[in-house]
Amino acid sequence: MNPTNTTELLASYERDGVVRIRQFLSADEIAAVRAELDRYIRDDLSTLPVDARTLEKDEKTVRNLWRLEKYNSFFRQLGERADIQSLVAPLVHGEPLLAGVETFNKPARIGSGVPYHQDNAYFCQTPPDMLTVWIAIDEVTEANGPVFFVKGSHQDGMQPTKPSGVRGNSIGMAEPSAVPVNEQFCGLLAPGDATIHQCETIHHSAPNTTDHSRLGLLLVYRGSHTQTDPKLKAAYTAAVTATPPA
Ligand SMILES: O=C(O)CCC(=O)C(=O)O
Repeated sequence: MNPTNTTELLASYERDGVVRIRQFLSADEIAAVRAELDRYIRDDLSTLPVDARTLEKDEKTVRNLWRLEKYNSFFRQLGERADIQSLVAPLVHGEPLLAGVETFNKPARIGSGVPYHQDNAYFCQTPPDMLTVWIAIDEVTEANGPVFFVKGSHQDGMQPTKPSGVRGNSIGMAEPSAVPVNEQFCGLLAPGDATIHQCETIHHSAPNTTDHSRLGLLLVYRGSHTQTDPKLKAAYTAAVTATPPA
């Protein structure tokens, strides 16, 4: 991993709720991730439970892979890498536990959008010491559906939610952020770059109408001290029951 100034990283993360790290994974590591994802989708996915994925509207193309830490040892080992866990430990204010490995594939032309949300509506953890490392496998451009983050929004805590009816993103915010998109942090990334966002940072992304795929691999961590908040969990359970599996 590219060496990082931990003090600066932590200060930006605490202030903004989102940070960008260039060359988080090397070109060789990205090639290995891509090869394993291709193999997994081709050889394994059809044999696994339906909670392993969400498909796009064409009912064929993968929108998301879920629970890769459970179903695939390559991705579990990546998520458990000591150098990555040491980097995120101060950000989760404790001992990091790998909570999930997943993808947002945003395939060319049909990749669907992601409504405004806060991840803690899904994770339901208190205190909100949980985060996502979003690693670009493809280049992320302004045109192919980058993730936009509302800087500092994590500091205002959880906002009212509503079921979204979107498969793969079942719970969204009752109202979108009032911050105009052109004032939000746009996660433009080269392959191997990453963003890290706190679980209460408001974010969203547009559909991909270009001819270029925008594949992201997500590593999700929480501090070992966090606990499930029953009120958040009840709202999530209602939304995900309406639109499974996530
Ligand atoms: O990749 C995207 O478009 C959305 C990602 C997202 O919602 C997340 O990282 O929580």
